[in-house]
Amino acid sequence: MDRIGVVDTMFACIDMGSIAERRLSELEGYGERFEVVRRTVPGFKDLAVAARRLIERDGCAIVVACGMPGGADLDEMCAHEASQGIMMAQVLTGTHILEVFVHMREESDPDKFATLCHNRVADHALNAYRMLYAPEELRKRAGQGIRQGGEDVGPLAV
Ligand code: RDL
Ligand code: RDL
Ligand code: RDL
Repeated sequence: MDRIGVVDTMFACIDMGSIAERRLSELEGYGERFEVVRRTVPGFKDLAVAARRLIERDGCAIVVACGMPGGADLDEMCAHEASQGIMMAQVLTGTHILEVFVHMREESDPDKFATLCHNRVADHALNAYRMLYAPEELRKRAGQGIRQGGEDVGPLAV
């Protein structure tokens, strides 16, 4: 059976990994064609190695890496570093690791933040699935200004 990896953090204030797991469990082939392997690490700087291990040791074909940068400038700087680590892990393994970061700065209202987080994680979980099993679904959306979590920007009228 194929494996899709999900890794999230204790630092996040929302259980992002469970949102990803739930979304994946709704998709065709769950439990038959693919299963989900879940890990949790302390914070987003620990995601890159966890994702690499999910790929190299646990045989995951793609990984969804969920993190929540805190609201301070320091956290935003750390987010950039964590992101570079995740990119390095993608290049080293030659395998996609979808980075799902939801920055605490993006939305100050707690309810709206929770909705944004839920939607971004679910959207990237679906993206991971489509990258493996339905790449034509991505192709259909090329150049369409697609976003995860918020409103799509849409294509530029030319
Ligand atoms: O390796 C142990 C920690 O350094 C690591 O878990 C960090 O990712 C923790 N962390 C910070 O140290 C920090 O300054 C996190 C954040 N900010 C953050 O904004 N979000 C995190 N972790 O997930
Ligand atoms: O791995 C999943 C996503 O993290 C990845 O697709 C990012 O490239 C998506 N993305 C951002 O997260 C972002 O903050 C993009 C932009 N900004 C951007 O400006 N342009 C993009 N992607 O193509
Ligand atoms: O224009 C508002 C947002 O789209 C913009 O700020 C994005 O950069 C927000 N964003 C992130 O900050 C991020 O870390 C997005 C992603 N990741 C992402 O994966 N997908 C998005 N936005 O659509």
